[in-house]
Amino acid sequence: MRRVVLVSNRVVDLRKAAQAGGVAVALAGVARRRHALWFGWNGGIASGDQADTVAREGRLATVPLSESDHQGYYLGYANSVLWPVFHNRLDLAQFEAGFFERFVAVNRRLAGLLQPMLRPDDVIWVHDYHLIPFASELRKLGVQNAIGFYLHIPFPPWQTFLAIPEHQELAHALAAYDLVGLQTKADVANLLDYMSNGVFGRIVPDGRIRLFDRLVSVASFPIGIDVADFAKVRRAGGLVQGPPSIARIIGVDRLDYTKGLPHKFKAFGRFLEKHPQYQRQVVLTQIAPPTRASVEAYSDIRQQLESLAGSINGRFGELDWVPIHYIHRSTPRRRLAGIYRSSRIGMVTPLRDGMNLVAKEYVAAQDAEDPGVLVLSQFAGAAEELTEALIVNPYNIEETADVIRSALEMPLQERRTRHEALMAAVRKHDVSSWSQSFLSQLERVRSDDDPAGWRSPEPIRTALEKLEQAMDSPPRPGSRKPKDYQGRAAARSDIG
Ligand code: GDG
Repeated sequence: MRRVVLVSNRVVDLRKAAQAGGVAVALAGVARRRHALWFGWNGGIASGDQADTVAREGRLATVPLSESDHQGYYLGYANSVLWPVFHNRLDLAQFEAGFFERFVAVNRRLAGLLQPMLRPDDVIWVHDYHLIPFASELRKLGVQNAIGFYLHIPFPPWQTFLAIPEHQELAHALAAYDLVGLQTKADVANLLDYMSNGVFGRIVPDGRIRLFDRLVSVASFPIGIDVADFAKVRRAGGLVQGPPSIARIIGVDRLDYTKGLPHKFKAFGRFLEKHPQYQRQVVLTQIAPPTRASVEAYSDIRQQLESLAGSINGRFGELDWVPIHYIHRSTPRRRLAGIYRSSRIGMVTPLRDGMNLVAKEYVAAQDAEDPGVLVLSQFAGAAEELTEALIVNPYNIEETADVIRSALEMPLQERRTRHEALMAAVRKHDVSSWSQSFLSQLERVRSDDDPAGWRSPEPIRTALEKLEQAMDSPPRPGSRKPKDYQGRAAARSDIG
């Protein structure tokens, strides 16, 4: 088996990966199961020459960042430009001079440090928005290996992407990959739209996109979880305040403005107001560990949330009942599954999310005989697969408040039927099928400038029209909900 070289912004100790978030857990699983090398940032800050020292330990190769790299590349371009824009928050983007140059420089430096460790038959798999230019920097060093890219966050509508001053440079960087993987079909449609309208890409007869002077495949590979990890848990006892009859609604989200936490708190407050019979009967437990706290938008959301929790608890709370149980710390992963299982509702209501693994974890952790109900935002990538959840528009506070009531009152038989369908969807695209399908497609789609592939390119619109024709339901005006464009790579197997 060929070696797979994983490249991601953050590399974590394989023994401690279980304490980290979804991307780290997924990549640690690939690194453990395959012949692999995992390269990236070790999470530390170093000065001067030390920032260029690669530490090798087993399958891991890590480097620190310098303080200026951390500011300009990680906190700057990646998390103050790409993250907000890709989540449709142009209002929060900080297009500061120098960020993009630092972003490219860090990618160049990391590519230069990895290149001497590469072997000719390695397959290279680069992860997430921090590293979009990584392949083009490797190509400049003469690397000809198959290189794939996976975007864990959504791809925005093409006109939103155009607002990034360096969008053309980013498009050139994407063209250096052989395969670009996205979470959902809607993301594939957005990227194709951009390639077609923004940088005049064309589709060649084999389904690949001709972009500048390269051929690239684009397909969706919905990420999943290790289902067995969550399915084997027991109900966590002693976790709910007050008598056991109190129903818990659970939320687990990094404290990020994309996760819709203020909207969730407001909807819960409105639910208590509209349905007073549920006061003292229900609690909302929100686990919201801190993240990127030195970026201004993140301290703003924290203040907003704490003030909302305070006012709802002050308004409705009693001496023996606090309606919102808000925890601004990380909870050990081994406890999360038990908390999911003992909660009547899993409330996953981001304003925008690439996939959202918490939704899948909540489903996997339920007791099939007496399952809880998943309330899921229509703007989470997971909504494309988890159609039997109660799907809500998180901006609609009234509707979300009513859906909380419906979830609490849902009869057992309906809960079981919905859970069975949700569980089938979660099993279908678990974490190992995700990595296997991406890597096997990447090995197949090597774009080695086959001259036949360059003949008679067509506008990408043709592919998008085929997608629309294949839709289960007619498109809503002004929207596109693609069902089956997979590019050349994905046309051969069911990857979502
Ligand atoms: C990005 C994309 C995409 C959360 N709190 C704690 C904790 N977690 C774990 C959860 C889950 C993971 O972190 C979060 O994953 P999500 O998918 O929900 O969201 P992001 O962190 O934003 O991830 C997202 C994902 O990448 C994968 O491609 O789905 O759309 O934004 O696994 O359980 N884990 C522990 N304590 C916590 O307090 N141990």
